[in-house]
Amino acid sequence: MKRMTVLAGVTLAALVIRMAPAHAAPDTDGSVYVNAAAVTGFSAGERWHDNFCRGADWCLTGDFNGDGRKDIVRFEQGDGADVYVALNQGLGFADTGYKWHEFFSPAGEMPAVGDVNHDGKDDIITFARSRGEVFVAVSNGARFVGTSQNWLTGFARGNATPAVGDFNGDGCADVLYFSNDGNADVYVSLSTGSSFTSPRQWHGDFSRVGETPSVGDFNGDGRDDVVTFAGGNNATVYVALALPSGRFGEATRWHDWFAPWPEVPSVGDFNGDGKDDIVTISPTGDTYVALADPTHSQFYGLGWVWARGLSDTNDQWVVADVTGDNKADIVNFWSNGLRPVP
Ligand SMILES: [Ca+2]
Ligand SMILES: [Ca+2]
Ligand SMILES: [Ca+2]
Ligand SMILES: [Ca+2]
Repeated sequence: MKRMTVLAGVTLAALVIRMAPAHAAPDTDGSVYVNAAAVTGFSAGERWHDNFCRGADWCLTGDFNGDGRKDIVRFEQGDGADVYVALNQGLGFADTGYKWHEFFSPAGEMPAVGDVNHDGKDDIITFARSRGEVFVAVSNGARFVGTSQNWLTGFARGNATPAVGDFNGDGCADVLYFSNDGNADVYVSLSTGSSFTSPRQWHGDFSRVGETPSVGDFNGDGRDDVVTFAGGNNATVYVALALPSGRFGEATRWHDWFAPWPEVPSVGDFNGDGKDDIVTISPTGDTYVALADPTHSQFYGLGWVWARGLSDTNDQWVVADVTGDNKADIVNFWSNGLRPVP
């Protein structure tokens, strides 16, 4: 989810968000904190906004005005389904957040971010899984335009897990879905810049039911790959690399033990070498990172603590480089995390 995540100029949707327990109490004031990536750790959190994301809001990151800095976006979902953006001003996000769309991604849909037309400005995407439809509104730098532009049908129905990435490396963000059923299929629809092509199967056995799949460029070739976290008491991590021929290669085990239950992992390039790494935050906020080493087909680093007490289970957190040093940071929305998790 939950990448956002920045790869070769494309912002991925960070679809992975921490679940909220019933007793959620603190961290509810809507603040947005940034924990910046340093060399082998995340800095203490700095407040970049004092009231942006609450309750059922769905909050993500992206560069919406094309200035090279990652901004934040809030999908209010519900009946109004307004979309607000707060722009990155260097050490904070612009004060109040500004309405960039009147109706996009109502309740039940899954919003995401990516530059679908390769103009340097991130656009918004929403997956209406009940109907298998995908809608896009593109950024003009000041708002998202195009109301209810349906870019694709017959995609990511039911319990399928959609994601955004540039899987063929042409600079336009594409969409895929993990079937999340007994077939364990992965289907990709490439962006033409104004629509998505019909879904094609890129893998036939990747990410079984109960696993947590995501996307990222783990070998740094500009094409986004897929990863799946087994979680549970197994906690293996498998990667399948995107091939120039237009499919994902063989699934390979890249880590033996990462993000056991109930942790929820995410993806980002934390050391700035152009290859996406993996991160997980424990229920007590201990934050672990393992770094991509594509030469040896592995994420290395077992039990590397990059921060303690970074997040708690009431927060929504996403991964994005908001400080502009090419190292992905943790953006922590103190929302009370009431938004339904897919
Ligand atoms: Ca765009
Ligand atoms: Ca593409
Ligand atoms: Ca790749
Ligand atoms: Ca890296």
